[in-house]
Amino acid sequence: MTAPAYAYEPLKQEDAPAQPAPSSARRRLGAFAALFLGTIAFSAIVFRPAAQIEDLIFHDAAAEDAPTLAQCAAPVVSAAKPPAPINPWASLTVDETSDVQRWLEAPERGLNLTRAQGSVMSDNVIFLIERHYPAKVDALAYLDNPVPELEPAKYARVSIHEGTIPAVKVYLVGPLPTSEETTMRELTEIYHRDIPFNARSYITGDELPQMLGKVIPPLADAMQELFNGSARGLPNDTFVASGSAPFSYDGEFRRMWISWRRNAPGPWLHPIGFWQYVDMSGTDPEEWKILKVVYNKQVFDSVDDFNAALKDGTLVRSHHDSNADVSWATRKPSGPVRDLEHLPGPRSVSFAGLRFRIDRKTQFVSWMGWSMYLGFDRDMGLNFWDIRIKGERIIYELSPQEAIAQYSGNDPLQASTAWLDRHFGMGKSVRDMLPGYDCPHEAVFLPATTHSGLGSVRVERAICIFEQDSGKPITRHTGYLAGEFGAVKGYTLTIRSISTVGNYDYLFDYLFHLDGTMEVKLSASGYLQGGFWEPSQNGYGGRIRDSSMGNLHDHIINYKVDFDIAGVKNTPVNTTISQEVVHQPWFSDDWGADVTQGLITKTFIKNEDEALLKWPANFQGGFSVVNQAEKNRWDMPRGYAVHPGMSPIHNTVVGSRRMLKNANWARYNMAFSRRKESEPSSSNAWNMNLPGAPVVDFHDFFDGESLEQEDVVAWINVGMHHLPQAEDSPNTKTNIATTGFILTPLNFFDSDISMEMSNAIVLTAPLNPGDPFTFDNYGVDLGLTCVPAAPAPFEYTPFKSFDVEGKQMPYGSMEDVRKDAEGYHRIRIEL
Ligand SMILES: [Cu+2]
Repeated sequence: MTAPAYAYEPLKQEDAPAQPAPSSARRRLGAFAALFLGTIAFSAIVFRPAAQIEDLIFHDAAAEDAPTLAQCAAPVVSAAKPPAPINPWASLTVDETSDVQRWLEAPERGLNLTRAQGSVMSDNVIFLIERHYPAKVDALAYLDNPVPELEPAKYARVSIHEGTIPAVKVYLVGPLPTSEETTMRELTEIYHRDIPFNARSYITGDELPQMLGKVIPPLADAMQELFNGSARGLPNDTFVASGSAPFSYDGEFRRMWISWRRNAPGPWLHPIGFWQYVDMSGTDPEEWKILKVVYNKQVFDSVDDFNAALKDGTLVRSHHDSNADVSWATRKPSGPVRDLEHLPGPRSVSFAGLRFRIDRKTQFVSWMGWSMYLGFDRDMGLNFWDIRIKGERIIYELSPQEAIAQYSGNDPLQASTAWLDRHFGMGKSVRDMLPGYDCPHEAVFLPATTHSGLGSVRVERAICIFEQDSGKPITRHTGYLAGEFGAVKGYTLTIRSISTVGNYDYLFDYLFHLDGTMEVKLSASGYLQGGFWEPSQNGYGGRIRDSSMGNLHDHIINYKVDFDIAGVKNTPVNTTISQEVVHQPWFSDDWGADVTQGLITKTFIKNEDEALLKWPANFQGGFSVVNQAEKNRWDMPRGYAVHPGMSPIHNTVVGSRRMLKNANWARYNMAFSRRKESEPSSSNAWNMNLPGAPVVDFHDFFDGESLEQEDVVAWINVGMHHLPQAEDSPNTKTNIATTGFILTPLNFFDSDISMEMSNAIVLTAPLNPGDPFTFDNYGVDLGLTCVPAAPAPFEYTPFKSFDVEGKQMPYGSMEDVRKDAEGYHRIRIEL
């Protein structure tokens, strides 16, 4: 037994149990703590500027006899030992993409490629060069026997906007690095139709500004008159536009609604109530035109009709205060400082050093029995591979698939918006995190590199990893017999990445717990896609300012969880809890012989026809995955259960033509399908623009195949019904706009493995009345203390860009960065 010297506030003497006399060091610490607390209390009464607070705490003369503490070891992360020296899912490096670019540009490929910068739509331009993940059978063979001969060959997936056809084509190129053995072929097996050119995403940010520059000038005078502002392609333009999606129903056309906003911080919250429907089909910008103009519920089939109505006085004008203050939409602190808020808040410190390990070369992480490889792609960002607990693989792949946001409103843009954010690139939208704000100051950051037709972008702080005290014991009990009284401390490891897609910020969190539980969380922040408020919008959202509102929308995010529970052959299980009345012989007449009670029913989900699932009412039951052939010590099939986290919803609006078949997964809470190399994902970058004829229709995965003892994939949804309110202004809050699911061992082990932890205490009651309780802390002194290094001064580093040849490019202007980052969520006219 050890008696650590804690610096907590001692109990009042009269209540305190008899304790061994504290060591002199402990007594001094107690005095120091009391002084510290007194100092804080004093500062509550007499406000002191922050600069003086440090003096009070650290240089007060009365504290001079405080113990001299050693400096803590620097929080350097220890090296991990990955099971294989190569991460088979690692992103391509900048050099590898340049190699593929050169190979594709060689005349003998016959692709007739043009570099993106300065290209026109009728050119053939590379949209994306990215890692193509190896076949599972090859990756598992390599992990089982990580010798160089079994290392899966490296392939790239290349998407090209072939304006000469026009169509989007996807090719498989490899093996890499390029050599005489390298070949290319069209990759058709994972996409279930041709990809129409009209469904393409953007390579440069030029297309929409130039489109506006072509079609908007005839409206510029009207905008000046009606809204007292300008959109003329000048540096001092007071309005910017944004576009809606989907662009197309089945690829036949490419059209979007344009909405105008004030060019001020948080433009998304300053709509002015003016819309155009624009046709951008095909490859010839000369053909692009405005199809409709909408203003104050009046619809015009041409710009000329609209301008004529304005001129002849028949246009019914709406109220618009173009001089209204817009400063409320910034993030600058406002309002009075709360009591003690001039002090920095608590900060967690690993006094004994970081307890997780990272192998930076392979982006492999291990912590407390968990281990995993990280991957990162343009479409959906951070993903996880070969997740193991205590050396046993439980998940082959865990990756976000798609994030939808489907809106409602009494205006053309909100009512037609159905984002599938994969189109924009969750990975492409990752920016450097803010140390100390986005992640605790001790977090270790990892970089990510994404590619596009313009080159590569490397973000140094793309991913953060940190361990935290969960603030509660994972188990505890107060008891009186030997061995039943104590607690195991709760700790979690979090791996986080944040994507800012135009106005919105998505926080992707993956939390690992000591008992083998894993939590997947998604939180949203950033700016609402604000609407123009007027009373007829009342059923579609909430007013947040004089003429601004937030519109009703659902966020649904889909994750792929490729379980491998004690092997690849698994079976999904549907568990229900029902009520029964049962007659029992042991009850007598006083209560009657019938008893009413609950009953568990477990049924295997035998095939894909039964595998599109919703949570049962009142959550009476749930879903899990087991291996029928592998039992724990108690003869129970080993498994993992899926538990709903906060806000376990599915999509509300079903059947809209704007999301008819391109996000069919969102109709359910989860689904199980047979894993196939030809069904790697529930979505892709083009589904957004093809609701009527998607490249991947999730329902096609479900064709009655057996799921019993097969390689099974769970597709799990999380989300939020977002009913915006005044408190979404200026930004949506991550505490409420949050959702997730939990994966937890289900008879996978023989008992709770967190009982292995040594960060635990067991108390023993005294034999003699009045004697103290004794305790064992298993050699882990939670009171270990030292002087931690001060956190590094705050810094923010912009990303690094490389051209397609792999040369680092000079930093562009913030306007260029912004154009690329905000895409068509904020479009400035360019003439
Ligand atoms: Cu929202």
